[in-house]
Amino acid sequence: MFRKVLVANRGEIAVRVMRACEELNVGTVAIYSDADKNAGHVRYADEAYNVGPARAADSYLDHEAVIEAARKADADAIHPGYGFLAENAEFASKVEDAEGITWIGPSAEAMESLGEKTKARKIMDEADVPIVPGTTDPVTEPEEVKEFGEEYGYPIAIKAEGGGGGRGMKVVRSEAEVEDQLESAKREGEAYFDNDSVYLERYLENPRHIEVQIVADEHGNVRHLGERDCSLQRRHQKVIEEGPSAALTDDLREQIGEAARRGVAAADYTNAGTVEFLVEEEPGRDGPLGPDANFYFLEVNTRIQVEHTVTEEITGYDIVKRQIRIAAGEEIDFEQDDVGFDGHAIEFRINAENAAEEFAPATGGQLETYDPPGGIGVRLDDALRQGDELVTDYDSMIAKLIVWGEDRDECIERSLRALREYDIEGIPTIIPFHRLMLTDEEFVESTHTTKYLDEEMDQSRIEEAQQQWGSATESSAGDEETVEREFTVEVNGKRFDVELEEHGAPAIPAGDIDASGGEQASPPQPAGGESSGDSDIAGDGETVDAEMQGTILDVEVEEGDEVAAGDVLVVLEAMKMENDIVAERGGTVSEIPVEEDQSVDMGDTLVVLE
Ligand code: MV4
Repeated sequence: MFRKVLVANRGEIAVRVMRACEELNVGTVAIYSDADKNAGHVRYADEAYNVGPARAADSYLDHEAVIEAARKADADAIHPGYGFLAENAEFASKVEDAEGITWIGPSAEAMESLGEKTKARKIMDEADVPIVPGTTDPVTEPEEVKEFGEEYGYPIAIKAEGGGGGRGMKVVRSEAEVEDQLESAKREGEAYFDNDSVYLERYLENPRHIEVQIVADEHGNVRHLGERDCSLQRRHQKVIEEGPSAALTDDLREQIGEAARRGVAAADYTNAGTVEFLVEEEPGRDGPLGPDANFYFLEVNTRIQVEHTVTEEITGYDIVKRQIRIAAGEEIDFEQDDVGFDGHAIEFRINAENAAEEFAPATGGQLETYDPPGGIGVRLDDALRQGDELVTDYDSMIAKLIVWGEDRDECIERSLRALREYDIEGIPTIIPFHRLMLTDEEFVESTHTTKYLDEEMDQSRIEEAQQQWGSATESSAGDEETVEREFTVEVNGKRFDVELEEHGAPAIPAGDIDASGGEQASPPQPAGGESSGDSDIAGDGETVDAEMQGTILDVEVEEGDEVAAGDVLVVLEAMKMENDIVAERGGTVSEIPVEEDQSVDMGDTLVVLE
């Protein structure tokens, strides 16, 4: 087993991989860009190395910088997570060639062959895996497309060889569109994938998107861990994933799982991967799709996926630990028949976006409140804590909520409970959208397809949900200063948490609030303990440090003052509230390195007490 793994990623997946390492007693190394210097994955790791500026191309995607960090850390393996370099065959090859460092993932060769879509189709076809009727060689001329249309009819999908995910597909609905769409597909292929090669498939109008989790070791063992239904997507971005699929009968499930195993074995694929399928819907079906339903290979994802958690919850296997153990040469220690599926799981991507504004990503903000749900059947994968600044240089997904229930109905009810508990203030999230989806008839009946969100759902319902369940800080405040405060008030013996917004009035110093039993919005902040980081304090007294970034509103003491525990030292404005910074213990004020109106960062020293 490895001694130390460098996780070449950030955010929730970096922490997720590090947790697997912790359980294997393997050391953890984080890499971070300048934008992520205070990030949760850096906090979590045993050690961390800066790999460059915020721009991903100059940091997380910089092959040499990442490998150099592994060298510095003396790491003996690299786990790429998902996104960034996870499916970059060139990088995988460089790691494979790097002396003493193991790549945790499929071989660069397998990644390469399955990344070329026509090659992947050939491999699957030869392994008796159903592929969408189409070509397994590129086409170049309009006549080829027209001949295909005469044989299979329209619509036709023209797909880029190098495409995948939500990219690189043109739909041709009639012969008249062939020339333009073929040219457009080739141009896009060249522009996006540096490959103008395209191929053809019959276009399926209303497919379900089913994917099968695979783990395969270096000893010829290939297992599938069941399927996930990812049919709720928006512009090719998955939003909610679940398993098992309510749309499949056990017989169809077995057929698809075994097809995935055959295809992966034929491709000499190892480690974790996901085989994607399109399953043709039967309009107006009453009940799950039967054994004769048509399913077709779509593509292989040669990485751990965001939604791997769904499979972990219903099978009990830790897929990331399996990845690490397989890369370390271990043999899979269970048979296919040992794989059981218990209950139902749903994953909700918690994106910092405003669903009512076309899912526009947040442009900044601070997690003024971050209070995630818990309790039975609730898993939260994140790298956040209250007070964190939102990093907007990368993906808008900030967390994943995964809920398990004995069956889909219980999972939905529990998900609603967990989403109601999930309290995030200070940035917009799509939690209101998720709460809406769990009451949407198509979703609850599991009759939605990949087009539902983009083409069928009434968008005004999303706006209503945002109004109803969005956090106060998402409403567009007027020009005037809005100061929010939370109070707990008691009326006839019953306590209520209320939020008050003060528009335009000057902020009331927190210490002056007499809310007749209400609690101050911002309880006094205790002293910050030992001086942190780069404070340039002369003496060796105890420092009182800023617990959050903010502005000094008032300095209540002078050097030489005697203070007692609980005395207010400084008033710090942060998160649109006034925070009394108090002495945790008595002492004499020896230094005050700050002054009124000064901005301070989390960890800056405000006062020194002897
Ligand atoms: C298709 C298809 C229908 N017929 N191929 C979308 C991106 C790329 N990975 C493949 N995709 C599709 N290929 C044929 N022959 C419908 C889609 C598709 C889709 C597939 C999976 C998940 C979401 C989707 C959303 C729109 C279209």
